[in-house]
Amino acid sequence: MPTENTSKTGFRAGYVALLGKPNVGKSTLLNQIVGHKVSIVSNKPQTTRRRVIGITSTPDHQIAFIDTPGIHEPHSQLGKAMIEQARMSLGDADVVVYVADGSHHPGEQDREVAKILKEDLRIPMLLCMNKMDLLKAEDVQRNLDAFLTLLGLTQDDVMLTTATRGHNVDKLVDMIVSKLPVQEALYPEDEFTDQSSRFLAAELIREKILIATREEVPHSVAVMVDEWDEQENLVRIGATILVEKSSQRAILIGKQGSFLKKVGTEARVEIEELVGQKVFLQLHVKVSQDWRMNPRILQELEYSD
Ligand SMILES: Nc1nc2c(ncn2[C@@H]2O[C@H](COP(=O)(O)OP(=O)(O)O)[C@@H](O)[C@H]2O)c(=O)[nH]1
Ligand SMILES: [Mg+2]
Repeated sequence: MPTENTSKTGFRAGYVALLGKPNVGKSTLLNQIVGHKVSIVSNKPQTTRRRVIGITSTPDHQIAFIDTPGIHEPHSQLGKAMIEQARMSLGDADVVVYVADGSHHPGEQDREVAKILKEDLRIPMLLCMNKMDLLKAEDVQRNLDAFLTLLGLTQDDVMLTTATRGHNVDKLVDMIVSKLPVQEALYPEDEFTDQSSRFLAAELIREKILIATREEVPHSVAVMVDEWDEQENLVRIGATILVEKSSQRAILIGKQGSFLKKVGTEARVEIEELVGQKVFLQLHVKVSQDWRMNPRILQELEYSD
């Protein structure tokens, strides 16, 4: 039952699942809306490896976004855990926002995701056509029509955005709010994520590695924070970077440790922002041949339950 206060003000709150192919800008959109980096971003597939909740609160609404790994064919134990999390987020959601790369026509992957979404039609769905900065004006309508048809939506259910510049993101939020149930807030108003500082720190380190590496390296990297010591005016953090081959270890360390030093500095700056304190960050690189297939390690990395 809504309290007297909520029914008077019409406060709306709920869970919103961000779904779509990898690399369309789901995490970028989430960070823009929440105003903090709660989900890391890179142009490498599988950047987001597990479900992340990002929360935005105003005097009249609260949205808890569920950012998911993109839905795609699983090739490993990690891939399977990722898809499972995307499917689960549908069960919790009050609204689904399907994020598409609006600069492309829908592809095979979009058709597959649409099929999964249509299994659960009880939830209101909106389409966010992102990356509009990459699209010529004359191609907008054609791509838009294709996505609307695929998802069974109308022109009233869509917003065109450029998440990297925050363009139209506020309008998308207004559309989402109008679909949320009138109810009290789900989280304290100053909370912006369900992730621990430890996990966010590990993710920020992984983001810097993803951005700086190529080919098979990004998929092979995992980061584990194994020391977190809050001292008077300093947080001492130790983290282990797992890779699958010794050649990858050599890449991550770099000439005289230069690569590791660069990644460490970039990550430290953002971790300091996150914890609001000076950080001493120590990184180690370790070869673990098959961590992606190892359920115990996946659990330790908090990628699976
Ligand atoms: N040009 C352009 N690039 C974008 C936009 N939104 C996100 N990106 C980029 O697309 C890549 C994937 O973004 P990310 O948020 O990690 O996608 P996700 O896999 O769907 O979460 C990153 O390099 C982003 O900087 C956009 O609106 N325009
Ligand atoms: Mg992502």
